[in-house]
Amino acid sequence: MYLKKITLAFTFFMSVVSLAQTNHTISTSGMSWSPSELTVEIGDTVTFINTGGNHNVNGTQSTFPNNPESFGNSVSSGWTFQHIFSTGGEYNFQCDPHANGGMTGKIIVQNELFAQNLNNENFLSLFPNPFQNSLNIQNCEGGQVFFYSIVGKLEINQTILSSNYILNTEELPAGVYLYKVIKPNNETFSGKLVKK
Ligand SMILES: [Cu+2]
Repeated sequence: MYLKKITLAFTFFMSVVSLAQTNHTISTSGMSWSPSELTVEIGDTVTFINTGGNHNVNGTQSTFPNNPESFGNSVSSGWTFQHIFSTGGEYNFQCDPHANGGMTGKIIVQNELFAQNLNNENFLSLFPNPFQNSLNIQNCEGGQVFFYSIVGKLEINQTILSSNYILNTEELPAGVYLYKVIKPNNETFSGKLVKK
């Protein structure tokens, strides 16, 4: 029994580590972006790297009004720029000096579906994502929910008391969290959620 617990803890630790490392890279390649199109999950980090020359990343809503949120930096050489995408949707971006020459790109941020099991009897849902002061956990009565910060610190450990449970998340700082839900039958679910 004790050994089983250690094994479970270790397995979870490994999954936390792999989830925490979801980082994508887009580099300048001459006068274009490589890759110029990228699909990520909500909460992922994209690192833009200027490999040479004067460029910038402009994903602002003033240039692209349909972007769910703004990101970008100013024109210079030798930079690395990181952005965490915490809102799902489609984002366009460009390098301002070279946009006319085609130095444009697109990032699609997928809002993960939280039901990780297609069998309706096992359906589990956590919403909304991003969340603010509360999170709904449905169809997991009697289970256990864990929240880990991106550096692996346990922030929440609670029993899910009803089939339409509302988890109070007021005390959590804004950021990306890794959740783990263990159902009473020991089925486990894990993924990423963002607090705004
Ligand atoms: Cu450029």
